[in-house]
Amino acid sequence: MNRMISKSASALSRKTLTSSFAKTSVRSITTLQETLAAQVPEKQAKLTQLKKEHGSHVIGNVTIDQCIGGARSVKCMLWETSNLDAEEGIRFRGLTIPECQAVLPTYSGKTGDGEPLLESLFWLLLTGEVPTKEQADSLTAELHARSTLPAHVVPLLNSLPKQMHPMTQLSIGLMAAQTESKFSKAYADGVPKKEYHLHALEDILSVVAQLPEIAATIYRNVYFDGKVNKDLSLDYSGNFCRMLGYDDPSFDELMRLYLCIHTDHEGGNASAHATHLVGSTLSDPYLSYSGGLNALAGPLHGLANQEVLKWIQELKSKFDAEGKEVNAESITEFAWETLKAGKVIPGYGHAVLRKTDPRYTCQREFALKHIPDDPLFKLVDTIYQVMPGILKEHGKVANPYPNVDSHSGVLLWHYGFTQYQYYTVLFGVSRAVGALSQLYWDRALGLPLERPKSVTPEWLWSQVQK
Ligand code: CMX
Repeated sequence: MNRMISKSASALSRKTLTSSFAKTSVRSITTLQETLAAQVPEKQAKLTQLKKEHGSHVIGNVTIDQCIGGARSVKCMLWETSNLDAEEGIRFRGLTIPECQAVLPTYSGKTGDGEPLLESLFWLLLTGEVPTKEQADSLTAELHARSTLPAHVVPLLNSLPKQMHPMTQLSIGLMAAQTESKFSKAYADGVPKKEYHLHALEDILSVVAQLPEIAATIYRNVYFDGKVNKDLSLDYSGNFCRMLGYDDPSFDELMRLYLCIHTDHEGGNASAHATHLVGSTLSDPYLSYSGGLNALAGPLHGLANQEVLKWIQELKSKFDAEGKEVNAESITEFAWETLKAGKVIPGYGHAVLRKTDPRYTCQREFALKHIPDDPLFKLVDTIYQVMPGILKEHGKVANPYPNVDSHSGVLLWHYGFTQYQYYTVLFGVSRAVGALSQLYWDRALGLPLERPKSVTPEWLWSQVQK
């Protein structure tokens, strides 16, 4: 572990990096920092070539619909870490979720036996390479070593009102930890632009390392005794489960799956985009990801997972009170009541996807394997049978199929994690890994301030009246 930490510190200068390469032969693994250092010059050169030789090549047009309609499908953002296909769903560095499950190192060490380690997906997202188990373990050690929070953070969290939404608390907690930002200090010290990514990586690893304790402190404060117990002999997800107060290997596996599948969903989604946008001003990774968390806290985005559970609970209590069975027929009735009231069915629809979200499918498969007889799972499955038909008949929704948020709460609920107001915090811990992996490349590739052009309604009218 110590060797890993000293490697990370040495990543801060080119000179020491060169000397660290010289020592690689006497060590058994190539570190994350060394892997990235080897990739950066080639990626920079390729991007420079693309700009120089093809900078004026047209890749799309923008319609008035897109301009006033949330920029759907406008191609104007570079994203290294993942890509979302409307039909197929997400690929992390080219790998689908089942492919990740087949090749990424797991807790047991036997690939394909259990869910991937979050650390192995973090490595993949950052580097584009599948790590060995040793490399994933070295990242676990590095994250554990960076997990200590600045002394003022837990007292600050303890002082927050319990009724404050957990996502607000998460954002405050991360903002408070920003006092330790290496990136903002390096910038103030005047380091050259070509070294920004080295300092950004320091913060990125620390943010990912520190988020679980901030999140667990919030959970334990709001719902329990405020006590958080770490177990650093475990992986990132297992330790997070212990801090939350859960000690069940099956729940650890669920958390590994949960944290992996929520990491990244290409760049256009609100949390990833907000992180990228704030980071483009050279705000440090703590501040950038706080921006991402605030976007994730909206009900059309990450908050939908709590809304799904709320919707199901409302449905159940209504029909229990009326002495009616909860079945396909009563679900259909409740869905139409929701739609006729002008509300959305949470967990259904997507801005890009046009098929069932593979993140939904893999959670369904987890449920079929681990909790097939769970009554709430059966209910969600029945909703899945009827809802696409209802939404098609409703006629407005571009995608009548379930998204990731439709299933996650049900799995958590099974393990006694019933505090659904908190669910988006788990999403927030995970999304850091994707959004911040990209933020590393934003700085390594020297991407500029993001500043699209806005137009006035008068200008739009002038275009059509010409
Ligand atoms: N229930 C009812 N109406 C829906 C709907 C749903 N699940 N999904 C979309 N619609 C409506 C929209 O509100 C819109 O109505 P208006 O024309 O009156 O504004 C119309 O259908 C067309 O919308 P769309 O093109 O299908 O969807 P958008 O790209 O505009 O929005 C999303 C995408 C996810 C915000 C939307 O489907 C939605 O609100 N879903 C429910 C909330 C949800 O599950 N969010 C989580 C998404 C995943 C995530 O980010 O975590």
